[in-house]
Amino acid sequence: MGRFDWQDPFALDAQLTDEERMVRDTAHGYAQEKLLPRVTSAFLDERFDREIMTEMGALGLLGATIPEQYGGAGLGYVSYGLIAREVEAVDSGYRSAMSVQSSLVMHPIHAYGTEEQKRKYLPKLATGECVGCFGLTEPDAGSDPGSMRTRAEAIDGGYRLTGSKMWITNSPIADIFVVWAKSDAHGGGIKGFVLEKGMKGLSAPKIEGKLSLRASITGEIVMDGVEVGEDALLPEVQGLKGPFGCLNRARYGIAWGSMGAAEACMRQARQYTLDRAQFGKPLAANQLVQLKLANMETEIALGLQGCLRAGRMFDEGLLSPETISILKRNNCGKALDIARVARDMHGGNGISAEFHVIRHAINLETVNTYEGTHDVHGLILGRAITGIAAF
Ligand code: TGC
Ligand code: FAD
Repeated sequence: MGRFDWQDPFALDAQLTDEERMVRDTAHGYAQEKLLPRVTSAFLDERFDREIMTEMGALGLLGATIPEQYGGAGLGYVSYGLIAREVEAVDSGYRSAMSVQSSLVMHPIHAYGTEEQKRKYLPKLATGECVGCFGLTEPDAGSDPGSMRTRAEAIDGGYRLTGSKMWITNSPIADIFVVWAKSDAHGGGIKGFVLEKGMKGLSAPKIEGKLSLRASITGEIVMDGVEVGEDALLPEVQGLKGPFGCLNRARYGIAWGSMGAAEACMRQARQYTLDRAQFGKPLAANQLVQLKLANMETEIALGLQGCLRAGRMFDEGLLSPETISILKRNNCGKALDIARVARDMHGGNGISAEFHVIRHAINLETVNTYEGTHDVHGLILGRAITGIAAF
């Protein structure tokens, strides 16, 4: 029989390639040495440090799966997931910045863009010289993006975009905006457009007062008759499958990332309950406390092993959107539960920023909501199981 390692019960490490381990170690070192020391003040001050993008870019953490000819790292999806896990072990907001740039901005330009668009945008996004954002959600179209109101009207030589997007990660600091609109010239079908900061009629006001994901910057995108040329259109896709193709990748990454946050909470709760004594013995010597740790251990181990399997399927072209829904829904929901329980296990200290657990719990409220809410992924699965759409 093997020896049990509570930190790696399914020997996940042994299932990785040397390259994947190297990527994981690079991301781990960066996250612990550079991100962890500044996260508390960033969260308290509601501040995203822009230089994080260039730091991540320098290490090859942006656009990890994009081919090297466009500045990406040319890695597989397991490596991408391992990066998300390490970054989110520090803060879900930092993983958000990485996910949006990689899956929601670089991926659509790479998958749906022209050669000129790829050459123009991808290298600068890979280094973090440019920050990108992804505009799908609108004030009146969240879970149901098909009801979006943003319109692209055909004009001489291009398009005029009018509408607004809501809850957009990174929009106030973005240089490049991938936005989705219903296009008159395409029979009202949904098309993607690449807009650039400074275009007339384009603005991205910051959303103030978030109590979750405070180390990530979020805003609106307002398009007040933004006129663009034909070269702004992403020509290779039409319909909701365009944005959903991006979401498949980001949701998969979030499944890994949320487990990273859960692991961080569990490690913190384990150490805290070993160190703190009440009633003459460590908290960790109580059955109730051990049961909580055992539940966390079980969910994290199963969740990560599911992610690894999904990553291998992704690289083989076998991963379905519904399998991604299983993992996004399960792992975000479980991570949120774990963070809340870890917070409770810290007693009063659990509400202090110093112990990190409440910050993770508050962040995971967003993670459980964005990229398709917990219930919407349940409905996606319900439809796949029964053949009946119940949205
Ligand atoms: P439905 O009829 O299901 O599909 C319409 C078309 O899209 C295709 N499709 C997909 N293609 C690829 N991957 C997927 N996952 C796909 N899901 C659907 C589908 O085949 C169809 O294609 P076609 O060619 O037949 O037209 O569409 P519906 O309107 O009924 O959709 C319902 C539902 C609930 C599945 C969908 O709207 C949904 O997933 N809603 C959730 C919205 C969401 O996830 N928004 C995320 C916004 S971005 C974000 O949150 C970023 S946060 C990032 C960060 O900071 O980390
Ligand atoms: P709604 O769709 O109004 O849902 C409200 C509630 O109703 C939820 O509980 C939901 O599960 C439930 N519900 C909805 N429909 C049904 C149904 N048919 N049956 C049962 N229950 C239902 N979007 C982007 O495009 N780009 C981004 O970069 C981005 N970043 C974000 C960052 C943050 C911090 C946040 C909070 C959100 C971000 N989003 C982004 C938006 C996010 O994807 C949406 O908030 C999410 O999809 C939910 O949409 P909604 O907020 O409109 O909620």
